[in-house]
Amino acid sequence: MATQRTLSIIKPDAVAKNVIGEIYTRFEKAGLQVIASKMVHLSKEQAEGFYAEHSERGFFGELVGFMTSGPVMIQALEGEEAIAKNRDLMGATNPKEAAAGTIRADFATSIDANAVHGSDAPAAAEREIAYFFGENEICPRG
Ligand code: IDP
Repeated sequence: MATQRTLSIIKPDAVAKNVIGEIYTRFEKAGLQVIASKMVHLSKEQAEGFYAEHSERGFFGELVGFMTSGPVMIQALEGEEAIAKNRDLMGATNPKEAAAGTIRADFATSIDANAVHGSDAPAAAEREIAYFFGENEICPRG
């Protein structure tokens, strides 16, 4: 098993529901450490750049509108198989299909207001962490 880093975002719907702490507890109980974090109200440009790979999708405008609708909590997580572990904790993109006990099953309300983002592969994790955090904002705890 490899130690990995992944980028997680608690989206505006979950921040508005005041469940940041409950979601952080799930990361901690799964053995993931928060090694960087910040709360940000994303600009349109920041959200468009982050989701650039989806720019041709029909829902892109809706996605950017939602992600800029309120503050988000952004964190880098580190741990064994962190990318897959975080995706398991999150559940399926559509909360109606998310397994019981996952973050999206418990806190998401729709496919766009789906509570959390998590990197889906190592290259994405590296790009996404660097998109939001400088090296001096990342604090690995060993
Ligand atoms: P993921 O977040 O589970 O990795 P992706 O397919 O990468 O899912 O999509 C990115 C985000 O785009 C989703 O989390 C969701 O917020 C949004 N999204 C995906 N499909 C739709 C859709 O059909 N309508 C509205 N938003 C969507």
